Amino acid sequence: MNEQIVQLKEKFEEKLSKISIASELEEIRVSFLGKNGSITGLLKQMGKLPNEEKKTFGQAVNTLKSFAAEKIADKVAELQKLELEREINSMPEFDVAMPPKLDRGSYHPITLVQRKCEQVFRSMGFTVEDYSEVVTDYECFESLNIPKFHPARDMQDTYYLENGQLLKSQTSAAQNAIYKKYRDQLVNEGKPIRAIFPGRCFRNESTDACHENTFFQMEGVMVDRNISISNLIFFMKTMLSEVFERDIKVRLRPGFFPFVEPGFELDISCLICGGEGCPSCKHSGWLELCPCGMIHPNVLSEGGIDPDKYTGFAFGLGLTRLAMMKYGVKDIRDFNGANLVNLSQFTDDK
Ligand code: FA5
Repeated sequence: MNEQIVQLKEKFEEKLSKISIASELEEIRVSFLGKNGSITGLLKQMGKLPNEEKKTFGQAVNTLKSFAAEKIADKVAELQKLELEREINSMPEFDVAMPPKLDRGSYHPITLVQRKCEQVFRSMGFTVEDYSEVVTDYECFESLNIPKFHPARDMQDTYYLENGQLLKSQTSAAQNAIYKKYRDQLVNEGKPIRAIFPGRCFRNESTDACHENTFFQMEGVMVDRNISISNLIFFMKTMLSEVFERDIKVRLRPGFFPFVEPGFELDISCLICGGEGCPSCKHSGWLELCPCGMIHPNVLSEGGIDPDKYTGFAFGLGLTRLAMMKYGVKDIRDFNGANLVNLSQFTDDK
């Protein structure tokens, strides 16, 4: 009888070793362990055995039964693993860490021009400051030598919140905070204040080809001992030649801003019409781009800086208009439009 068990075990092992797909395993399980399977059949023969052999035979058959069940379970796991490996190997190779190939959009032309200006001024030792879009009357006007009811306020009507704060009409609104932030370094360590602060401005404005109600400016200030108008002109010229990568015709004329004395308007020859006159430059051939001047002593004092010891210049570059000139955009309103075909064409210029 034991001989029969040994042979059945060998037959089972031989059949199992030939199996290469999981579906054939069920056949083997049924043919050996099923109700009419060969191992189950051995148990049925027990009744014919003499009593003294029954126990040993029964134990041997049960051992074979457990052995076969265990081997089948192992084989299932082995085949499942092989099938998974086959599936993985048949897949095209790919890098799971690679970002998906999406249409990634593009930088807005104003962002491109802003970054270029930041790069130019950083290279000349200026820090780039961020500032709030919602400011107080003090920040936007009073600290800048524009007291309540001063007529200069008429030029910059803006949007007011119920709590008296306002959407800043000019990046100059950050000047006072910048002076206070850096005055100790200036006075105690002799480090000049050199900062630019780009930002979005808002004005209650009738829009046309060169005026928007929401536009960008980039303010810049430099304060130290003996700063003069020639320093101002040098920085303006350097910035323009770097941004446009060619010589640009500029003119400087007197301009009034209560926070500078003397004050200037820096205009550039309109690059849309070549100076002939067009809607983009209000038919004058010139575009007001960057008012500037020497910081008024009252403004320095308000920022905690002694105007008898220190002088400085400030400028308020019209970033949106700079982007118009740089990219030949004829109508400023196109920048706030949602025409992606228009806006995405400058992407490569980073
Ligand atoms: C000012 O806003 C002053 N804060 C600039 C300044 C700073 C002067 C420091 C002196 C010293 P103005 O209102 O002219 O000035 O605006 C500055 C520039 O912002 C303009 O030359 C123009 O390029 C741009 N700008 C002004 N209003 C608009 C508008 N509605 N749409 C688009 N750009 C504008």
